[in-house]
Formats: sequence, structure tokens, C-alpha cells
Amino acid sequence: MTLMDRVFQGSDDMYEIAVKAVDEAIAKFGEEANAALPNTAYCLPCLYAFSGEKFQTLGQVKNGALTFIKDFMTRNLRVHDVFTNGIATALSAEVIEAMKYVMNNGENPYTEKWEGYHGHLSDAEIRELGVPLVTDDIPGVAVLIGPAPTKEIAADLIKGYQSKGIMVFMTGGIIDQAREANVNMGYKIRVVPLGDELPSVIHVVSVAIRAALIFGAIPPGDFDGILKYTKDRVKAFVNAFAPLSHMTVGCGAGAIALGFPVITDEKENIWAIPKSLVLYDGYENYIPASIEARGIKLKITEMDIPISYASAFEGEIIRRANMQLEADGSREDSFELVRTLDASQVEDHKIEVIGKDFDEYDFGSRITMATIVEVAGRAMQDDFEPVIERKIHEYFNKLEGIMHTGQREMIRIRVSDSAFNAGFRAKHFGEVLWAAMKSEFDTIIDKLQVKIITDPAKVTELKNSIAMPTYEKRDDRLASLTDENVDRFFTCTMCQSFSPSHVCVVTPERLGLCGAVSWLDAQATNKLNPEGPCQPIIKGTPIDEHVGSWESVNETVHKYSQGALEKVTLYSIMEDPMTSCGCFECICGIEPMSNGVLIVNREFTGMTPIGMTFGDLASMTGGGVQTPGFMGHGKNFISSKKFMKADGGIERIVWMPKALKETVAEKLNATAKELYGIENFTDMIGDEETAPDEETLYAFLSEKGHPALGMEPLM
Ligand code: SF4
Ligand code: NI
Ligand code: CU1
Repeated sequence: MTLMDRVFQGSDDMYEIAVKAVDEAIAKFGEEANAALPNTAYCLPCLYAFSGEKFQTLGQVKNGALTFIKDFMTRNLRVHDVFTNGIATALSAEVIEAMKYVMNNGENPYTEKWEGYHGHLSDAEIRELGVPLVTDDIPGVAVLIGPAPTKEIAADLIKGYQSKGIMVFMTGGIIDQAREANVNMGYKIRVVPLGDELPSVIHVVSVAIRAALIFGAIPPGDFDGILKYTKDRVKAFVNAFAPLSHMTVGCGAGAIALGFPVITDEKENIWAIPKSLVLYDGYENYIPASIEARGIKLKITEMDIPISYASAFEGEIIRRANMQLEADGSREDSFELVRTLDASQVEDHKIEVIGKDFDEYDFGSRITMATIVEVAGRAMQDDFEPVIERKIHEYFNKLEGIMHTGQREMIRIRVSDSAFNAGFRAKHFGEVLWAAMKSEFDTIIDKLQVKIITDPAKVTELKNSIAMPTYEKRDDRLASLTDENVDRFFTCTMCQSFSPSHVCVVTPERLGLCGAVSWLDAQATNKLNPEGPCQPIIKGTPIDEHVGSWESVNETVHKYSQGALEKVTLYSIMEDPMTSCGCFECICGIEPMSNGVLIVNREFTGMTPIGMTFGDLASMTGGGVQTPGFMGHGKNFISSKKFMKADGGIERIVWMPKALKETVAEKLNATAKELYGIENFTDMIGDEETAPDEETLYAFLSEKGHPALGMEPLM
């Protein structure tokens, strides 16, 4: 059998299973039943992307989707057929997986076998990956189709990828091997066990394809556009282990069609294709070969520490039972601070531990701990201190077995027993900060020293004498930063690696829509990398300052969107609103009955009163396209005086999920009081409990006398 024949056989095999699965589902639920996968606005996302059609019901899948797939299963024995049959194999897998969800009433069909199986990923999970992907914290995506020859090889590969930040998706027997080898798994730590059967591999393909729809604004049905997007922008690859079934070979052809190289030790009827099909049997070569084949560039920071450091560990949770020690600023004084000193006062790479080291405490101790980073540099400015300081959270969290939450004097740091037993001590926190900050802020920081202080009296003294006054000074500075009293805004084009025409305009009162880039961050990024993603926009004279319209802003977005945009009105969601890439923290959209808008955060999985979920609303905008009436934004923007200022301001907000309301309440209420004299504005805003649908919302707003009801129509 030739390689081509194996692909065709695999494609036939997968199709046959799909047909059976659909018939079975129809026999049980009827043709009218819903076929869509849960928590996505794209129904069967891969089929939608390639065909442009949403196959909503089982009948539509049977009569539409299966025919669409069949048309790809051409047999003219040309190379082209290998790819189309590869795609057909993948699409059949999507049908099979969707039917598993249908048969299980829309719930994850795998959890009955093992609760760790992740199955299908939601749109929100994909959006959440936007920022780490653009910052190269996730430099690539590995898809492992198992089982590997031994559980040790499986564990080495998984951990090897994880320690390089590469996100791992697994399907089949390799998951059992990882379980036997006690490998930690889960979406949060970026090692995702999809499911035990091969078709579950489609759930990671679906991530790549939805990235094209969400971030790339590729229109559904644009077959070539989708393939070009995944090839150019999604740094994924496949590792598959012999013996391969024909279906796996078929999936491999699909992967190669999407631009994802396959690395395998298969020997039967297979031959290498440069950059696409790489044959290996030395498993220690898999990782370097995969990285090279996909052209992945790794960010490497050498650190003198006994544990791993990678973004995948940011999602780790350390429970009390595994807690060697903890510093908790809400109970005992603890804090972290970055401050600038004169060059003569800083000795580069000096790390001091003042007080007891970690091995002088009992297991489970609560300690006090201050982290003081002192920097000197000719380009250093006070404004950069909070930007650099906030990074401590990320740097500590990237350590395997270390958990960090909060900032300033409200931090909590946990060191696990495994990190401690590996030899992790206080000075290693200093090593991490020195290495990470010196490499990330190289053009700002010339010299850097760290003090880790555990002596309680000393911590308290320094907190009161240095830390608190510094925080206060910074807060005053932040409060004084408004759009009016700075001379420049900044662009952020970081997301262009996924959303080629998207430009964020970052102002003091409007942070980037991902929530991760404030005006101060953008300013520091510009200083670090003057040719980089954050370019200054010197304001100049406004066209209309009330609505947020500047000639300079228009020229800049026109230039950096490569001509895709003519103008942006910063304070409006109706008139030339800012575009969205896709990774926004929140989406706001018009609520027609009340003349207001509702805002939904990414974490909210429920329904809004207009009958759309976060995913549905989010799918209305993205990819750097302007869509009046819908706009992605950061959480902090909600309480800004500039939020929808041109369209009536925060008084337009009529609905938010309860949890989001609680998060923003303090600041939003303060803004409402200052601008409109309204007390406890959030009490007037409906949520999923008080106002689950449009009728209850209208009644709720009327009862509360919500100001939006008396405002001019939005449209
Ligand atoms: Fe992406 Fe905008 Fe955030 Fe920059 S500010 S990373 S462009 S979402
Ligand atoms: Ni133009
Ligand atoms: Cu983004």
C-alpha cells in the first residue's frame, strides 16, 4: 500500500464511522435535534470554516455536512487528493465528536471514562490564549497522538515541551501513559488531554481553525484563506508514534494540509517530505526536530535555579497539603517593590537574603517576606517602576511549584514541598528576578540587585518607611493621568501576529482590550523597543475631543492597519469604534429594548437577556474589523469616564453578569457618582439573577429608574 492509499483508506474509515454516528444520533433524537458543539458560536467550527455553512441540526449534518465531506474524498491519485482527503478525515472526526456530545445531551462525553479528559474547547478558552500566543509565552503547540513506546518517553516529551512553554494537546493512549507516570495535566497548565479516541484530535484542530475566524477575520467558506492562516500563523506540529493506523495517517495528511509538520517513527509505507513529514526514531530528537520543522523560536532565559521556569506553570495551584511555606500579605506584613537608585548604590546581580532562609522554617509555616528589587539605568524612569514591578507576579508564577497572587503589599506567595525538596531557597527568587528583568528590560536596566527579606521586624519597618509611601505616590500619579493631560497616546499592534489589521489605541483612560497593556505599559514598551508594537501618537489638535476624534489617531491607525482602517473614534461604540482582535476581556453590545448596552466578560458562560452568550456576542466582532454596536474592551475600561462617552457614557450600561459587576463596582460607582451624582449605580444594573431576559430586564430597569430608559435612542 502506498502512502496515498493509506491516506485514502484512513479517510474512508473515518467517514464510515461518522456516517454511522450520525444515523445513530438521528435514530435516538430525530433529524430536528441540535447538532452544534457547546460553548462556541461556530456550531461545528471546522465544517463552518471550510464550507461557510452552519450545520445546526442532525438532519443538516446528514444531508449537508456529510455530502460536503464526501466531495473532498476525490481519488485521482494526485498529491492534491492527499490533502483534500486529509481535510475530509479531519471533518469526519469533527462530525464523530459532535455526535458524541449529542448522544451525551451536550455534555462532555469523555468525563465518564476519566474526569481529566478535556474534549472540545470553548471559544472563551481560545480567546484567552490570544495574549500568551502573541507574546510568545506560548511559542508553539504540540499535538501528540499516542501511545508513545513507553510511559517514560511519553512523560519526557510532555515535560520537555512544557518546560519550553510549548502547549501540549494529547489524544489516545499517551494520556494513559502520562497518568501512569503521574504527569500533571489540565488546560490551566497547558497540557491538555483531549480524549481517548483518535477523532478527539479535532478539538485542537478546531482551535487553529477558530483562531482564523476569531482573530484573523477570515470569512467562513474561504477554504484557501483558512489554510493560509493556519500555515502562516499557527505554530503547531504533530508527533505520532508507530504503528500508525490508516486513520492516523489520514489525520496526518490533514495536519500537513494545514501547514503542521508531522514527526513520526513510522516505517511502513511512508517517506519523508522535507519540512512536512519528518521521520525519526530517536525520541530525544523529537523535540528539537519538531521545533525546527515548524520554525519555532524559543525565548530562552538562563537561570541559576533548581526548578523549571515556563509560562505553562502559571496556572498551577498549590494546595495547603503541599505547601512548604507561605507569605500572605493580608495576614502578616509582606510586600514587593521595584525602586530606582543611583548607579553607585546598585551592584549588579547582588542577591541578599536578610533573615531566615526557607530551610529554617517548619513545613507549613506562614512567613513574612519582602522582595525589593533595586535598579539603576540611564534610561530608567519612575514611570517604569510599577510596570516592572507588576512583572514579578508573572516571573514567580512561571516557576514550577511556586504560586503568586496579588501585588504590592497584598501578595500571597506559596512554595510547594516539591520545589523546596528540589532545593528551592530564598535566594532563587532573586536569581529569577535578576535574569528575567535584565533580559526583558535590557535597554532600561543597566544594573539590578535584589533583597529577599524574611526578618519580620525589618519587613514591617521597610513597608512603612519605603513601600507604602511609594505606592501612594504612584497612585497620585495614576490619578493625574488623563487623556487630556498627556501629549501622546500609543498604538499596540502586538496582536497583529494573529489579527493582521488590528490596532489598539492605548490612552491613560483606556487600556488595551486584552486588559494587559496600560498607557504606562505602552510607554515602557516603546522605550524598550522604539521600533516595536507601541508607537507614540502625538495628539495634536483634536477634530472633536468630546467623542475622542483626532487627526493624528486616524492617520496612525490608517498607517498601522495597512490601510484597512480610515478612522477610529475613541469614545464611541457606534461611530467608527475601535476594532477588536479577539482576545478582549469583555464585549459590550447594544440592548435594543432599553437603549442601553450590556457587557459580558469572557469568564461568564451563561445567557444574556438578548439570547446571546459571550461567545455569540464575541463572534460579532474581531479580526481588526469595525462593527458598530459591538466592541471588545478591557475590564478596567468599564469604570472609565471615557467609556462610550460619545454615546452617553456609563449611564448606558444596563446589564452585566453579577461577578463582573462585583469586580468593577467600587470604581464604577465612584465614576457614576462623580459624573452624574448617582449613588450605587451598580444596583440599577441588571444581572443573570435579577434580569435573565429582555422583559424582566425592562421591568427591572423601570423599577430602578435606570437613566438609559430616558436617553436618546442609540441607533
Ligand atoms: Fe493585543 Fe491590544 Fe492587548 Fe496589544 S493592547 S496585546 S494589540 S489586545
Ligand atoms: Ni485608506
Ligand atoms: Cu489580542
